[in-house]
Amino acid sequence: MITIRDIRVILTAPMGRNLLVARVDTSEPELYGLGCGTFTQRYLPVRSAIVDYLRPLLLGREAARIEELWRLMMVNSYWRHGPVLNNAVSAIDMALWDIKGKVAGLPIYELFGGKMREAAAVYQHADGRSLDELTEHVRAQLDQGMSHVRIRFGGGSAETRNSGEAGGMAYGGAAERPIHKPDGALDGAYFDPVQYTRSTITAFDHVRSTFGDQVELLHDVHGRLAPAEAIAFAREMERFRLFFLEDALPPEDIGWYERMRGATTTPQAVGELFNNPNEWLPLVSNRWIDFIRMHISQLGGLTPARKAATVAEAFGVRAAWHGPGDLSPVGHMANLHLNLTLPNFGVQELQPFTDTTREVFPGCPEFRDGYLYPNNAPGFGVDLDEKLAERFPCDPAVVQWTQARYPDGGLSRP
Ligand code: GCO
Ligand code: MG
Repeated sequence: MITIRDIRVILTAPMGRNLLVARVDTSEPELYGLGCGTFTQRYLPVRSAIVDYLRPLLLGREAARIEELWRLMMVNSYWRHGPVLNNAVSAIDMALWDIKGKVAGLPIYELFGGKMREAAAVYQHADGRSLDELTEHVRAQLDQGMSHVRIRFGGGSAETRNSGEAGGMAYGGAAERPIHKPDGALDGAYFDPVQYTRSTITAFDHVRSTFGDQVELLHDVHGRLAPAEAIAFAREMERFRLFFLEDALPPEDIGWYERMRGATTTPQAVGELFNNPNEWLPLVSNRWIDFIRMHISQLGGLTPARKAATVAEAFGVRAAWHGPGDLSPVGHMANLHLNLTLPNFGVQELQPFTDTTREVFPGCPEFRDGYLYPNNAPGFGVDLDEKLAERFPCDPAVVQWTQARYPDGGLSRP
C-alpha cells in the first residue's frame, strides 16, 4: 500500500502573482504529486491550513483513496466550503490525482475516460486605452490563432486598471471624464458603472464592425453592476452576439439570474467566486446560465470539479473554467485534463505562461495556434523546480485593486 509520507507547500510568484502548490511525497521513493491551491490574495492562511491541519490528518494514510481523503479533509474542520480551506483541500486533492496517474503510468485524462479532443480552445484578454490600441490587441490575438477573445476597454491589466496606482481607471471602462467624487473621498479603485457600460458598448461596436463574425467575443463584468444595470447591459450587448458575458452578477446577487435569463439572449457565464455547490447548482439545474466558470481549486480541486462538470452536462451547461494569472501551471493543467474529456467543454481562459514560469514549472501545457495541448506524461505531467521557485517570493502586500469604489466613494464589490 502506498501511503502519504510528507506534505510540503511551495510558494512562488514567477509572473508576479502569488501561487501556491502542495507537494505530496509518498512511501514509494521518488513518487510524489503536485496540486494547486492558489488563492492569490490570501495564500498564507491556505499554507497554514495545509501544513498545520491537513498534513497531520493525512500522514500515513493510503494515497490511492482520493474520494475518502477528499471527504475526510472537507469535513474535518466541521465548517467547510470556504475559499481558504477549499484551496488547501484542492492542493492535496490534485496531488493525489497526480500520484494516481503516475502509479498507473497514464495521463490523468485517461483516468477520466480518455480524450474527446486533442487540445482545448483557449482565449486570452485584449484591452486598450483607445479603440486603436484595442483593435491592435484583438488583431494580435487573432494572429496567434485565437478564435475567442475577451475584450476590456480602459487599458492595463484588470488588477492594474483597478488599482489606485493606475488612476483608478474603471474596470473595463475608458473614462470619458474624471470620476466626480465628493470632497474627502477615500482612496481606492474608483469605478463609474455608467461610464463603464457606455464605453464597453462603444468598444464592442467598434470591434464587431472591424472584425465581423470571424471572432467569438467575450466580456467579464466582474460582478460590478447593480442587478437592474447588469440586466439592461446584457440586453444592450445582444447585438454583439457574445460567446458569453461573464460575472454579470456577483455571488451575492445570483438570485437575479432567473430574471436575467428571461430578459436577454446574451449567454451567461459565472462561477470563479463560487465555493459551495449550492451556488452553482440552482443556476445549472434551472438552466439559468450557459457556462460554469469555477476556479477549480476554489471548489476543493479536481474531484468536485469533475462532478460539477457532469451535473452541468445533464442540463446543457458547458465548462469554461477560470484560468487567470493567479493559477499555477499545475492548476491550468488540471483544467486541461478535464477539458480534454468533457462532452460539454466550452472554452478555456488562459493567461500565457512566461519563459520564467515554464522554467519554474517544467512540463507546462503547450500553447499553439489558439489551442492548449497536454504533454501526455503520466499524471499532470508538470513538475516544479523548487530551487528556482525560491527566487520568486510571494508578496503579502495589501491588495489595492479590490478596494473598488463607486464615484461617491462607497465600496463596491471588486
Ligand atoms: C478572470 C478573473 C480575474 C480575477 C482575478 C482575481 O476572469 O480571469 O475575473 O481577472 O480578477 O483572478 O484574483
Ligand atoms: Mg472573471
